[in-house]
Amino acid sequence: MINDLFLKACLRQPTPRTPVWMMRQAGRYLAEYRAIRAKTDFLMLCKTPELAAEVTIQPVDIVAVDAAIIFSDILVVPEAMGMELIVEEGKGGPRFSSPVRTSSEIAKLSVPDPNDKLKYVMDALSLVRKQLNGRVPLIGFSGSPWTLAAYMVEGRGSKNFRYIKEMIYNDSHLAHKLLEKLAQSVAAYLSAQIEAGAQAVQIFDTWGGILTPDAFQEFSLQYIRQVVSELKTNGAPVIIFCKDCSHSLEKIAATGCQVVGLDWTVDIGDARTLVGDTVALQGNMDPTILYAKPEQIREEVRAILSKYGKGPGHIFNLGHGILPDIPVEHAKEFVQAVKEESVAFH
Ligand code: 1CP
Repeated sequence: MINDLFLKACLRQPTPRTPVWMMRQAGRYLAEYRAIRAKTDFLMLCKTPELAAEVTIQPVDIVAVDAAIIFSDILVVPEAMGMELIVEEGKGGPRFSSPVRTSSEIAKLSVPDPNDKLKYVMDALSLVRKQLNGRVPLIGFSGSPWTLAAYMVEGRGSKNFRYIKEMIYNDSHLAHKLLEKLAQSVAAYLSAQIEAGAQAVQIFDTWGGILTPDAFQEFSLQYIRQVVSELKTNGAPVIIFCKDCSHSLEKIAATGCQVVGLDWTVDIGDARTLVGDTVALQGNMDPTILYAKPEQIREEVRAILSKYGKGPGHIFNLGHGILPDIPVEHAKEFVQAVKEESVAFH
């Protein structure tokens, strides 16, 4: 491995500088990604290992991040469980043709064999590992059971999450049935990703923050904990990113993961005081700061580095995914600024 800073930082081992990558780093802000997408629809891109590998490596070549994350989407898991996933150009994001809301609809969902139904992800992972040839580590990922359930019950992204909320409050037993199936599916999926070559895995709980702290425990964190405990990690670090959940940082850190991802609504210094002895921290610059001019981006990077303070255990990232209209030069400046400014903190 030529650059293993990311893996070392996940394990809170000393590094000469802070490693950096960006959530959603393969995507529309890159002209090279848009060029491939102009010729290939989104799901075809996810399901063609050669193309998925190419866009996975683009940000490593272009923006010089310290880790690659496999190009795929969280919604391929519900598809593998038996739902029809539709991604139409310019029509407001991916959706499922028939949301699952009843006991019989949920009973019909399968716990898929990832090496069968999601083999294209495993093939892409092995291919990326081969093509990266040790340049940077490769991250696999999945949605959390809760976040996947939210999309499956709503049918698509939502503002109020009316249907999944109704389900947890009216028929929590049914919600738990769905979440249990999802926890088994996600654990098997991430274990297979590690076997196929992922050197770390991240669980995205994008919608954990729509729950009250109590409901977050019951419907999200409980199942994330189950996934972590069932995972066959083979030593690969596990990163948990629950957006808008800083009310539960200590509980997230106690799931057995190695890294907690932070959104930008929490001070990373405070988070380190709370949980930094037990886990590494990943984050947490507001992604919209990348709209600002390069000097300002560097200033914000320095501020976060100094809030974290000296020593290992920090992986620099944005507090959520990079936005599609960010100038690529600003993304490059962000990565370069972390690399240069962080040396003083190690
Ligand atoms: O080309 C395009 O226009 C499609 C846009 C796109 C991309 C680039 C989607 C549709 N998914 C992706 C890739 C993707 N999705 C990655 C790639 C790896 C990377 O470079 O990081 C990852 C990690 C995801 C994960 C994902 N998909 C999440 C969790 C992370 C997050 O951003 O919160 C979620 C919530 C999704 C669902 C999804 N997929 C795509 C969209 C537009 C959405 C959001 C749907 C909605 O909420 O309405």
